Amino acid sequence: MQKEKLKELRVFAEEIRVETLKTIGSLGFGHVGGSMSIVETLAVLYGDVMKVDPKNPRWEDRDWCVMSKGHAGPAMYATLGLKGFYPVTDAYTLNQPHTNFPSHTDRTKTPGIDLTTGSLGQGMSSAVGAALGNKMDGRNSHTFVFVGDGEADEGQVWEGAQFAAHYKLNNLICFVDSNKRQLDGTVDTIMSHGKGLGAKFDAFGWNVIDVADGNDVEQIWNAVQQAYQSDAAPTCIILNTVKGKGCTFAEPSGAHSSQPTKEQWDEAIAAAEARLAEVKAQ
Ligand SMILES: Cc1ncc(C[n+]2csc(CCOP(=O)(O)OP(=O)(O)O)c2C)c(N)n1
Repeated sequence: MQKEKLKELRVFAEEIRVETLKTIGSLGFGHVGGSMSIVETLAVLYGDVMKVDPKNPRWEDRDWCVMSKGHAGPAMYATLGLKGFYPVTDAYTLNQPHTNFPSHTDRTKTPGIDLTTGSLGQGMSSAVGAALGNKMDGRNSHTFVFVGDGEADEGQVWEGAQFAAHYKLNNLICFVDSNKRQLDGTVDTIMSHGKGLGAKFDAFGWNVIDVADGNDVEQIWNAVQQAYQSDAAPTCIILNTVKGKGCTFAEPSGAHSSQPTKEQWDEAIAAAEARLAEVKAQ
């Protein structure tokens, strides 16, 4: 990747981080942890690899993105707002009455949200359906889906995985956000994954790519380019991420959801803005 592009994506990731914090901060509480861990991947997708048109969110030849771990909606809203689907500050109505920005993503409310999610596991099946439909229609498009490592406890994830491999959906790329934590503890203590999620997807017939640092835009971008080469299988990209990454109150605790004080919000947003300025100056 060119140096300029790399810097642009790093800046975009930090912008998404700041805006996600402001969005959740407008409500005062929410799913900071699982939103922070995926901002670099969203920056790679919407900052470079995905074909989308903010003026025409339902463009038929677009690439699709499904946030199966739907509680990370605020990170999607920040990304789509920064990309120009709507003014980014619109999302500061998060989860308020009559908002178009519910805490979990909803395709009927927010421009740019391709499928509705929130009940863990279901987004994977819906994404598989989108990929199959686009393939049957002969469209040159990819479907990206985000699955949490806790979400992968859901049997429905594996029904979708089996189906996608059987139908050779090489236009489907699943990011597993392996931040090692779920709602009330670590994945290993709550429900461990045996030989690992990569080994499971491999056993289901998927192409598997492990990204050592899932908060590094260059490694993520390289993994997507590699995934594009898969000629007959869907690809699973395991992102080794940090829950709460870059948020002063969420990263140290790895908390699933947070309700910090006003002072803690101010501190977190100021730190993220300082990091953004630092990356811009590099
Ligand atoms: C079917 C279903 N069961 C339970 C929940 C409640 N829930 C929301 S997030 C979550 C934990 C998910 O963990 P993980 O997928 O690891 O999310 P991340 O750490 O990436 O935020 C749970 C149990 C839900 N949304 N859907």
